[in-house]
Amino acid sequence: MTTRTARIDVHLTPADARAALRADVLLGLTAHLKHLPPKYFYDARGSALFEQITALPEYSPTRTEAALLAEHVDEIAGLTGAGTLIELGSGSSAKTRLLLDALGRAGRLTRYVPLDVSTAALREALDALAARYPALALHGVVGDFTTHLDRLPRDGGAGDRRLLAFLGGTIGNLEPGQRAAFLARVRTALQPGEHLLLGAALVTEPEVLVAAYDDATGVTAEFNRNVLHVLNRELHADLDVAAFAHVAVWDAEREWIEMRLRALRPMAATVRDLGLVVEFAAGEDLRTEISAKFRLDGLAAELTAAGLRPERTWVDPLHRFALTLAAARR
Ligand code: SAH
Ligand code: AVI
Repeated sequence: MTTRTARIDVHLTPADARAALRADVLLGLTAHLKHLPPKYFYDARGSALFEQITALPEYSPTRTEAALLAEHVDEIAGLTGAGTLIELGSGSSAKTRLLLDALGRAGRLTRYVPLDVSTAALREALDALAARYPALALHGVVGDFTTHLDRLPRDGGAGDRRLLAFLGGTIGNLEPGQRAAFLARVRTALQPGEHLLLGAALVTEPEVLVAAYDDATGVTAEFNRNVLHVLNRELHADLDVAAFAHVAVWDAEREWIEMRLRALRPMAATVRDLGLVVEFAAGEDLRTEISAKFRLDGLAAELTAAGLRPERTWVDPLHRFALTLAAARR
């Protein structure tokens, strides 16, 4: 048996990734309120921990979105007429199979283009897909969806239309200003009439949200602390991972969950590659992620402001997750 290897374009080289990490860590750990971008969770271990999170009883977005996809994929495929599926922050591409199958049934699918910052997750996903979809062109992209949308493959010609999927609620991990810039870039990357399929978690009861980010078995805590392991390995830092507590807080005003790492004692850590000493007071927080939750009217307004016309929205019965199909306007 021959094994097919998928094409992978690297737009984020290891050198670029390292330069970005250095700049973000310098900025974030010297700020008055310390913070790090969430993209650094996702080395091989972080990506595997995220997959464990998706199966936790407390964490419903993945299950709920999968159920919405299972119910509506054929309608989505019909509305988009897509021959190329591009996915941003594709991770394991597990739910994507529902979309690939429906686009295949609709008869136009020729190409799948997953883009992720995590080379490990991308490779693993592509290997699994190559075995399952022998006739599909697989074209992986190692990239950052906040900076590399201008590098996405153009249409494949002969009337090929692209569907851009951004699933899982990852849009909520962008800050509001970044989100508006991101959606505007999505619009620019699409041709008029091509579609964005966006998955977004909705505002729901605070206790449900906090439990989803502070699960009983501590998997999310490990995922959160993983960013410290990444800094220790990549930048030769000596952060004492066990000396940080995992904290998840619902910010009712901004309607987002904040994940933080709280220093359990005063400490000084050295980030050798940056020649930096970082001091933490006891109880000081390092913000590692926001996960915004949306309201349907706000989401539609943000899409419209970016030049994307919401065509259909599907919501689960508990009103916890929304899938929106939006078309690029002329
Ligand atoms: N879409 C999948 C995975 C969500 S986890 C799902 O719905 O289950 C978020 C994914 O986005 C991870 O695979 C992570 O590596 C990727 N990611 C996070 N920030 C990114 C960025 N700035 N650019 C590209 N990928 C990013
Ligand atoms: C990837 N992203 C949508 C997840 C979220 O829910 O914000 C990441 C995550 N963080 C903690 N648990 C899961």
